Amino acid sequence: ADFSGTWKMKTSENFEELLKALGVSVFIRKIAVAAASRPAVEITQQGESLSIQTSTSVHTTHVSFTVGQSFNETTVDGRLCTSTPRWETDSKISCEQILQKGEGPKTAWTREVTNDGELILIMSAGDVVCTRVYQRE
Ligand code: R12
Repeated sequence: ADFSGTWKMKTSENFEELLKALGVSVFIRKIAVAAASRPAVEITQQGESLSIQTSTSVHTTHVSFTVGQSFNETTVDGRLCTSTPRWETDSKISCEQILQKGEGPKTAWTREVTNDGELILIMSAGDVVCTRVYQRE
């Protein structure tokens, strides 16, 4: 599947609950939730290699990885982790995260491009699941 494009978020469920499960304070949570309601997501893909830049007014992340190879990234609350992305189907990448230091709920994400051309990001922390749906701009 082709994940490339500039994506605009359409819906988001449980983002604040996810941050709460990760132990993010209510003060930071409110700021993060407001900022994350209007992200700019830019993905470039060449074969198995993806580069994903997620920008908000308060926080921007940029990850580059090859599916099948572990890489360093940060959890959504900013903790350094080792991530292992793999193809779950030919249009869905599933990624487990292992914290490099300390303890916390188990985190993971999946990104899938659907038949109707939407991008679905699922992030989980313990048993809390956040679902965000994007459309190409
Ligand atoms: C914390 C500090 C900040 C944030 C948190 C903890 C904010 C994080 C934001 C994340 C946005 C994620 C998106 C994901 C996506 C937009 C705003 C949580 C700034 O300690 O859609 O892919 C300092």
